[in-house]
Amino acid sequence: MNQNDLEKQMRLGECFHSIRVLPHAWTIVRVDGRSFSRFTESRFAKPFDLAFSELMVTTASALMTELNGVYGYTESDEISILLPRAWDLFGREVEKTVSVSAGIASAAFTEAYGQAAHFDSRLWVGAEDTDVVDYFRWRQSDAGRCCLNGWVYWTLRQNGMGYEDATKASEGRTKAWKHDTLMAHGINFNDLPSWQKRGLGLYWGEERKDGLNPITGESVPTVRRKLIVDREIPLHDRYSDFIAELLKP
Ligand SMILES: Nc1nc2c(ncn2[C@@H]2O[C@H](COP(=O)(O)OP(=O)(O)OP(=O)(O)O)[C@@H](O)[C@H]2O)c(=O)[nH]1
Ligand SMILES: [Mg+2]
Repeated sequence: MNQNDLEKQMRLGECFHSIRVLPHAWTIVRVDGRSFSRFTESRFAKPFDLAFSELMVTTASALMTELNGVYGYTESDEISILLPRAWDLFGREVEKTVSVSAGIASAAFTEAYGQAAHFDSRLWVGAEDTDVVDYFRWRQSDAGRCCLNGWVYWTLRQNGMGYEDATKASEGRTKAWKHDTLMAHGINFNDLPSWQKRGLGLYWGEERKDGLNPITGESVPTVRRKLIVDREIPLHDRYSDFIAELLKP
């Protein structure tokens, strides 16, 4: 087989590489820590550790910068990055976007923490602005559910229950039962930090600074893009309104 034929033949084996996200579709990259239940077990406080959350923010910041994200959202061990509607990174290739984003997240977390950690990655695609609003409402509601379940589980464990009993104890229980159980142990769910219950957001704002004109030596006001980390994101319909506002052209 000559070199050209071999090249053509071998490229056929890379068939997944040509799959692209449809033009104009909204795209969200979601990375998730691999086996983080085990990874976090002996390294971070349960159910929530601010130091872990800060590592996730560092990782989300790297993704926002490298992928030119519009909005970032993180809860637990996952990060969602909304790309601009017209993104053209890597020609919108799925394989490349998924693999590079997992690489960025793994490298940023590992560099910040000093021990190797891995992330997987997937793409979510939506046609309408309302789909994007629904997506973030979905992740936010997941954060709320996991936060309540996590606090109940670890409160029972820290009060002497074993793994199986603590898991069974809250199976099929109502939200009210879970709130009451926490209250009985002196924890008012409503008073827990917002970032634990709702997750947190990252978006671009502006920062005004005085720069120096290198020719005249004069001070000139400059405006720079700055990543804002919001640990007190709005809830329910106010969150929908916030996301909808971000999507406006
Ligand atoms: N200790 C501690 N654990 C956390 C914190 N935030 C998230 N986690 C853990 O991260 C894990 C995330 O769960 P999953 O992503 O479903 O599970 P996983 O083990 O990462 O499995 P895969 O994602 O399928 O690889 C949960 O077990 C959480 O308890 C934290 O602040 N402290
Ligand atoms: Mg995970």
